[in-house]
Amino acid sequence: MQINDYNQAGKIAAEVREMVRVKNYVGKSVYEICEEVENEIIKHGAKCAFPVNVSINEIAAHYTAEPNDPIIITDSDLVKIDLGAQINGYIADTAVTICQDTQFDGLIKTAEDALSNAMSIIKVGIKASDIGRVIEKTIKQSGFKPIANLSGHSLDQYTIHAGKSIPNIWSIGGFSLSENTAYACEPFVTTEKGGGFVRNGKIKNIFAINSRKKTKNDEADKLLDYIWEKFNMLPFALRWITKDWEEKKARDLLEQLINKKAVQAYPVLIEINEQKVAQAEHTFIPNENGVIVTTRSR
Ligand SMILES: [Co+2]
Repeated sequence: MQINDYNQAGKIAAEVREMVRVKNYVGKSVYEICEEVENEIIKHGAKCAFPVNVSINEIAAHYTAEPNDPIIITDSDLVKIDLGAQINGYIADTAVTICQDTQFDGLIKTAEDALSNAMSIIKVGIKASDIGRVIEKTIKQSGFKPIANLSGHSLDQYTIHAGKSIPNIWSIGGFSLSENTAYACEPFVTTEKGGGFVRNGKIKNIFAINSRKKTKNDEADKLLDYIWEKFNMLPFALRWITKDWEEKKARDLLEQLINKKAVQAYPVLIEINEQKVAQAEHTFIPNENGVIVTTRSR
């Protein structure tokens, strides 16, 4: 448990998130946004814990820009920006939803309220199901629906999903939160027309190493070594590889690594009724007195 590294990563992630919150990205491309936000994380002295996710409207999560991605933000787009900073592998994971159209303010505020209500009850020993209950209650009281099959997660060094889930709905049983463990809490909210679930989409543009077992293709193995050296087990995007590898070559080799199960590809997650989704997220560490929210605004 490196509390100082967690705190430093959290401070940087919070500063970048608050910078993003007040931006107007209308007319900008998803590629420009990803590169700009990632460069801010690096300028602040951290590394990216994963490619910045820019998930628009009914896409709840896991979209990042392709190399030179042409998608442009419009003034009615509900844009979730989920970003991660890491110091020595200790991760801060945080997200904000922005939209220039005020008709979605309620959806955005509800995600923020659900998150702050959840943070207000955290202490060592609290049950994950109680966090889910508070999130679900806050969202339903506002007339919206939580996304039941998305959840927060425990974190570990160089590990985004360390095995425990922080639910966004109440469910029976579950575990109690430990001292000196970092967790991310991330309520996702959709409208009453939403199904309250996400499904996998066809697009996959976030990847992570699954196994370092050799594929017996020299070039593919060379790419696998490159990925391990640069990103360890953390997620990466094709954009991050094409700085050093020719794009077509990188795509071919990455495909081979995925087929050999050396690399895993994560699909985008889409609301089942294609309704808009808002998200808010903090990283926190429970303690005896309550909680350290590493990604709080200072
Ligand atoms: Co996140």
